Amino acid sequence: MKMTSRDKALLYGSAIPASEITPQSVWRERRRWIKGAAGGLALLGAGVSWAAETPAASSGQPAGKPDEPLTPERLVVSYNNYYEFGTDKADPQRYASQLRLRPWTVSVEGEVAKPRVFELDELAKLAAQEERIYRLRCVEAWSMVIPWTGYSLSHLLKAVEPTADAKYVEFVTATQPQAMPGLSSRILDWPYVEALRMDEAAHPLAMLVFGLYGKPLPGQNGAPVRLMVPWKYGFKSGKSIVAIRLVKERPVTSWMRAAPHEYGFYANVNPDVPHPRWSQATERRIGSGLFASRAPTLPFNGYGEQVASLYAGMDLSYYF
Ligand SMILES: Nc1nc2c(c(=O)[nH]1)N[C@H]1C(S)=C(S)[C@@H](COP(=O)(O)O)O[C@H]1N2
Ligand SMILES: [Mo]
Repeated sequence: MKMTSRDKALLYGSAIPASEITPQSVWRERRRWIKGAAGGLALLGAGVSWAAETPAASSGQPAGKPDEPLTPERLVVSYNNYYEFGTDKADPQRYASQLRLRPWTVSVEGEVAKPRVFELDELAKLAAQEERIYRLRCVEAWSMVIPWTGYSLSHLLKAVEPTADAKYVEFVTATQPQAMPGLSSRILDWPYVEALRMDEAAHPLAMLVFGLYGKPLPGQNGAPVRLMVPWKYGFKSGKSIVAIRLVKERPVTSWMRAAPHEYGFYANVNPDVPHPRWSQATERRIGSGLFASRAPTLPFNGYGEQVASLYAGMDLSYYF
């Protein structure tokens, strides 16, 4: 999929009629079609239980799901941060088809009673997958609203039985030098590593993602499996995960190592704590067009009701 001039206009803001932005009702209709089309479309061949087929009550969709139209799919897959492929927003789509996706294993290790190396298919089937609409808010002050498919990371954590010493969870992502031209740049320490506190990782909103828009994840969005932590800046959601380590000590993540005064461990979306070089008070909604004003950024990206209690008593401008 190449970006058309209309796509660029949607991204960078020009006069696109609102009617051209896929409204949720159209998306729902399309999903119904995809569902009916064939069992062959089941994600990764796994038994996927779609949110559309199950009553809303059983879905993990949190209250306060974004009251915004979905970001058009073609922008979601063509405007990406995936520095292993390069720092230009178009680089990931340009190179990601070179990513070797099979065989793919994810090693879950460290402070666990049952360490295990999962084949991708096993991992995809570990829990029922469902669709959840979450806003991704990048630290660069833009956002997208995306239908993700996957399940709560907590299911995986439970399966490996964390020990009492498991205080943090570290996510290690793929390095494939033949496929990833960005690895030759020293912008970050590779592999790209992210981490969460154990209770954050176990929160039902933290999602292990295998697909978006009802399809397997495109390479540029983190195929074949990534994290989505909706209340944190996008960089906490590592793509193309190869190992998950439960550890005692707080890991130093790639972004903290690169610029510790700019990127803290927590990285909760917080309009009151500016990035040292720009404000975080508002955001540009990708695809909203020229006349859309910047939207105010919400504490915890709008998921405060669900997650604020994780940080009770913490000074969030110190623990940024
Ligand atoms: N491995 C890896 N994961 C990554 C990144 C990256 O450079 N490498 N970028 C992060 C950043 S900064 C953002 S905003 C999101 C972007 O996800 P998206 O391209 O699917 O919107 O991925 C995150 N995960
Ligand atoms: Mo980001």
